[in-house]
Amino acid sequence: MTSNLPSSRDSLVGQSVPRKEDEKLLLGQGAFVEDIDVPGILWAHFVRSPHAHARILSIDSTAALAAPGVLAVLGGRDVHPRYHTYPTVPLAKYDADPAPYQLIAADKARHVGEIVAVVVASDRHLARDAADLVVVGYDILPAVGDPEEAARSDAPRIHDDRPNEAINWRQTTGDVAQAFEEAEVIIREHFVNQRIHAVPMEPRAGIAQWEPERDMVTVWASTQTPHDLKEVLAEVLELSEDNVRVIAPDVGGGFGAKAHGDPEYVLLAIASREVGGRPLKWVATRSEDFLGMHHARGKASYVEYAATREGMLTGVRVRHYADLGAYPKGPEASLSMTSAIISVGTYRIPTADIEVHATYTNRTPDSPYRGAGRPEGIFLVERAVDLLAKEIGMDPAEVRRRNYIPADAFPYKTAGGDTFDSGNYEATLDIALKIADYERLRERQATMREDGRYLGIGFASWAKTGGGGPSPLDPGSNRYEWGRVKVDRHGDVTVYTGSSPHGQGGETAFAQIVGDVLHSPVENIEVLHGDTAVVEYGMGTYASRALVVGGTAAYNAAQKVLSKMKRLAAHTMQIAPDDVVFENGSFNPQGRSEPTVSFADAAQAAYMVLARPESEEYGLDESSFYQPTGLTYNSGTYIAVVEVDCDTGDVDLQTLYCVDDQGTIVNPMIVEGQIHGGAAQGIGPALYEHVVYDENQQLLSGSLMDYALPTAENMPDFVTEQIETPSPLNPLGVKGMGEGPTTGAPPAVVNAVVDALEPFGVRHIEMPLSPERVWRAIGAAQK
Ligand code: SMO
Repeated sequence: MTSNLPSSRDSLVGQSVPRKEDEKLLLGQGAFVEDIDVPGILWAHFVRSPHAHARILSIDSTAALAAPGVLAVLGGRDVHPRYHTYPTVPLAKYDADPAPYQLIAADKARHVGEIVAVVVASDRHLARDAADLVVVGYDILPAVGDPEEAARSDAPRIHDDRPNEAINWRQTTGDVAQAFEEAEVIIREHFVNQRIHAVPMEPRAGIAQWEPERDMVTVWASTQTPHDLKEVLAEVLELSEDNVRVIAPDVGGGFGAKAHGDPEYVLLAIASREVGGRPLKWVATRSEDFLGMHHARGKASYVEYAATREGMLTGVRVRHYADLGAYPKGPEASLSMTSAIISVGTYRIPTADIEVHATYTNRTPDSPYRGAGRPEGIFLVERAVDLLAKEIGMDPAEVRRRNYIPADAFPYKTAGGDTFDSGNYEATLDIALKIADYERLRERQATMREDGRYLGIGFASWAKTGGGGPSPLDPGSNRYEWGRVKVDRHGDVTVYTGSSPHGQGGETAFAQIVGDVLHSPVENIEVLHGDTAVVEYGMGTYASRALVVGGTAAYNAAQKVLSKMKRLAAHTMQIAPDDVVFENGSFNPQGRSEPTVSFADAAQAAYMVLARPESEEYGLDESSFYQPTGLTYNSGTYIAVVEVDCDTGDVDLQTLYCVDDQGTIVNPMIVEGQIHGGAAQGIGPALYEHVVYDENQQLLSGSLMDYALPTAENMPDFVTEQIETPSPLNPLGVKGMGEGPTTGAPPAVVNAVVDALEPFGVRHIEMPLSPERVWRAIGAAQK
């Protein structure tokens, strides 16, 4: 399975090793930002705009400053002239000039929840109370929220010096016009991937402590990307990067929503400096995160798929309207493109015309969430394939089978521009049909319909980028990861990784990989991450990249350590390094069993003058940067089974059959958990979740009382199977997999509901498929 890993002992890779990180967390001994106490700590509270679009005329902080315990109130005009601007996302390759991201609103607030002032007080409640005493004078402006409306020339202008349309990008492949001219069937539809919110269990939280005497700042943050935040802080505060330390302690989930250096953390650092270096803390409330933590998806798309009556797809036209929110945050602007280009799915569609309009709106910035653009694109093609199947009277599984990129065609460059590294889509379909007992399901469906009960069966085949490295649209991007492996005098191993796991089980998976190289038990391997003073370099954990990019860097560093140990053992045995074999944790001369050097003796030799050849440096400590050459693509086929209550519109999602291909599986138990969690976060938007704004762009779904986050009782039975088609792009063969299930679940579930309602003639229902929407769709179709 993993031919690159030593096989002379039982491999740790492939085993469900219990998670090293769990004991502490289960015993309540984890330390999240809120648990961390620093002597003399103050609290910050952010005053946020109640208006979606308003000029800020004045800020009067007199009353707030006179309130008990208050030390400072900072507004945009206190911050902006004195600090460097917040870094903007590079979009030049799309001919776009992104609007500057505001750290804190200065002249204008552009969405409800935008920060307009920071209050610092001696405790959190006094800070909260004083925030109500900050008097902000607003001149309210008309607001716009729909991306298509925002693109019109008469829409309110969100950034005074530029049009609302941030990106207008088009890419064509092949003769699309001819494909559509010759098409026997054209599927046309308008699909919405509604705005949703990640809702990690732990809201955002931070502590900043400025040390004036050293001109140094330490920030604890609930983040996926401590090194990225360090760079942002260094840039805005105009400090050398070595004068900034960021610590991501235990982090309670991120899902993309904690993948960026949010302005709150920078403002905490600035406020700590303003109060003379006293530490201060902020912990977001859930509602504050609904307003201030970025949302996701937010795309509406016009699609046309050209096909033959035999079900062969020949062309795609996609016109994508992406809602960026008020500012281009993180990579979302480029996700508008990556989501559109993957709308060819897992199929050999030869031609594509892809057009992207990404616009600013008066809403919270929209940025990645688990799946990062690909769920939107896959949703388009997987819904269209089902509409095609219906149109030509062919089984939806058969239409997919006819169009798949064949297993022997990889690497395969799609008409969208992705280069899929490896896969076997037909194999995932075959297994899914088998485990779902597809023929019997169809029989059950027919029998139940006779009794007036509506069972639905929905497919989705998907591919999802993993291993966040240089993307097809951005081949030169710098997306490395760094790893370091140190073996001490006693043979104990420490791994340092720039990946920053926050729930994924990375400490365990990385220990398995390094343990296989060094034949060390996972108990002897410590995995350190998340503190920029401990781990020198890193990019962080997002884009299903930790195992692929970080795991490979750690693997390469471990290989360097192993070769040095071989050289040291060779010196001890007085033989050539090439004649040393590493077996069962000790170094042996090739072809003989004696003499041998134990792992601990080889480790010790690295730290002793006389045991080392002169050419070797002291110590056993190697590091490695790994820059991937391309993206890996995990894939799969899912089948959802639902029963719809046509009187109430209620959808009972009974079973989700998940057949995944994530390349080499390191820890099957963790993979199973990722499939359940990932699919749950795809089922949520399919059936329940929706960020809703009113016509004034006031957020209506700003708490868990209003935002329908599913719970365990809404989950189906998950039946999972995996195939392993290793990625040829890295020595481990891994592909990353945390986001694939989130990509596969929504179209499978929606296809199942529409399939259930076939007797009524329902063609499509927009997500989320709430009982009201389903009930109305049945009524409308019957008319
Ligand atoms: S949505 Mo992710 O953390 O790339």
